Amino acid sequence: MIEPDWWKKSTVYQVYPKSFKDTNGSGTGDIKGLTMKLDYLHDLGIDIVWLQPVYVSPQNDNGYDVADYCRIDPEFGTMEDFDELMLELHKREMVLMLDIVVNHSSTEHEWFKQARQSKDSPYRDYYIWKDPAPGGGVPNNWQSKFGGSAWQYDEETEQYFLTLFDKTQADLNWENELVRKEVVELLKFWAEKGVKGFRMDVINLISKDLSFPEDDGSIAPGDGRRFYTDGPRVHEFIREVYDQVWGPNHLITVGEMSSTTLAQCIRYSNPENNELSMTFNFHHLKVDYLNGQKWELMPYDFEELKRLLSEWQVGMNEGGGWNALFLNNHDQPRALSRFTDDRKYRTESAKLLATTLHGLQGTPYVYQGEEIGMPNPVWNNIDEFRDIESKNMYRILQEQGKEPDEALNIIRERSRDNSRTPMQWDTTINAGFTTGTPWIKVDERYRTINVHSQLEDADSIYNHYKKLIALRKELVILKDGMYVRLDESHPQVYTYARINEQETLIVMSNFSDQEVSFSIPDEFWNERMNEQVSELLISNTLHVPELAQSTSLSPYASYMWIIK
Ligand code: TEU
Repeated sequence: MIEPDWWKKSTVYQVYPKSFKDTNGSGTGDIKGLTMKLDYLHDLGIDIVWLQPVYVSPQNDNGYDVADYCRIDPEFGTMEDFDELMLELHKREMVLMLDIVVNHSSTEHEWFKQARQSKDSPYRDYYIWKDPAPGGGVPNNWQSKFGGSAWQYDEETEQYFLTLFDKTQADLNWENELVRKEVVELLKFWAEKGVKGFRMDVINLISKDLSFPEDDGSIAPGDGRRFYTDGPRVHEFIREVYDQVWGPNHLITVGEMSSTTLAQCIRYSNPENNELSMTFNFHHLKVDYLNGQKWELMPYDFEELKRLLSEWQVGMNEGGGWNALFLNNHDQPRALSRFTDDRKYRTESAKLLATTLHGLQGTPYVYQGEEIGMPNPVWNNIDEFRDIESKNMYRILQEQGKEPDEALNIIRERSRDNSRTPMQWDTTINAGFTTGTPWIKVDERYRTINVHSQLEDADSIYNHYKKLIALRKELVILKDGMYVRLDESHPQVYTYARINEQETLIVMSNFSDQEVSFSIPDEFWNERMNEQVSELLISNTLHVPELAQSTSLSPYASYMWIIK
């Protein structure tokens, strides 16, 4: 970590603490559980651990509804537990990236409790309040991302307050410099405790169009998002925080960018702008949204997936931005089930997705369970779900006319709970996650899909990730190589190259259960590869074909070669 951009050769491991490891039998994970598992993460080759919210919270949105930004929720442990975690990370030369949720706070936060007491409260303008529309009712037609109106009525002061997410998540008013000062102070609090990185939750939503116009849907879906996404002062606000906290302390940051653009993410993450180190965007994880709608199913569009990954690789490189690379997180179904075969070809598929992602330019993120090939769980009924978004949508889908079973099938495919079931450590009860009653079901396949069964297996998915993480530290071409897509809309194969003056790296993957062949375009083959010697870096099949201009690929085969 001595190079200024050391994190460009690192891999981040995302920990959803509620489901990672429980050490006190409460049924939910805790900070001590993460500390207990640091050797596991260190052995995997992880440098940076992203810890999702463990602050005081009513848990309506599993901690993304923060009621005190500087106190640990007893459900997850104590500040002493946190300090012990920091010490143990330091011993292993690992760093902590903390999740910060400051587009909104919980309505249980003291700021909001004060604000709602009176229009004259000094905290009133910490939030966004509007009078009812002239004819009564909500101020405009903006919709919550969890369904329903984005406005909640407060009887006490006869005004509405804005909630872009759950009705108990009140949007903070970043136009108020006192709010911006509060954010700077809470970031400094954690930085002084040794935190070296921050993941900024929906940070591109913090600047709203202050006219709060009705959305007529003429340009984009009529839910208002264009009036608060990448808003008028967002870069100014982020830069202000950089100048006061992240820059002076040389901290790494990743911005979660909801519904953003490539141009914006270049601007957010180009180091010349002193804003963020890197950005998450979600366009590649909407290729199975029919008409762009999350709750309308369709088979995923493979060509669109490849096109988007390529567009962002080339665009961010040309613009000097930096991608946070991911296919999984706590808000998404498991990619293994979504894009490949999580049954007959589960192991090949998990390794294929890993090789495809980790060969790209950017900083890869591994979401807990991804490294052992955890698929979407088997859901039996709606009562097994916990996510507020899923529960709301199960009701809304039926209000829209879907039969219960049809609505349940849609929830099964799209629910964020698909990635929130407990980490599967071993074959003991509850997969070794808890000795208590787990807060959410453990997937029944934990007896065959678990950490313990893979650690010593050289051919396991876990050890495939371990190799990829090591390669990123070793090969400069994985950090700096220019991306070139080599398959022109091949129906099953995704092939790309990373090139620099000295070397060529090839990643070739068959995203199908068919035996296929792939030919590297003549001009590329002749210019860069003909008569060169290739070295296999990693594969997911026992038999590995020689790299030739035309290569035969077995079902879900995936290879990475280097040509020097
Ligand atoms: O996610 C924001 C976000 O864009 C997704 O939640 C998405 O909008 C949602 O899944 C609807 O499709 C961040 C956190 O990652 C998420 O867990 C929180 O629920 C949300 O913000 C509110 O803090």
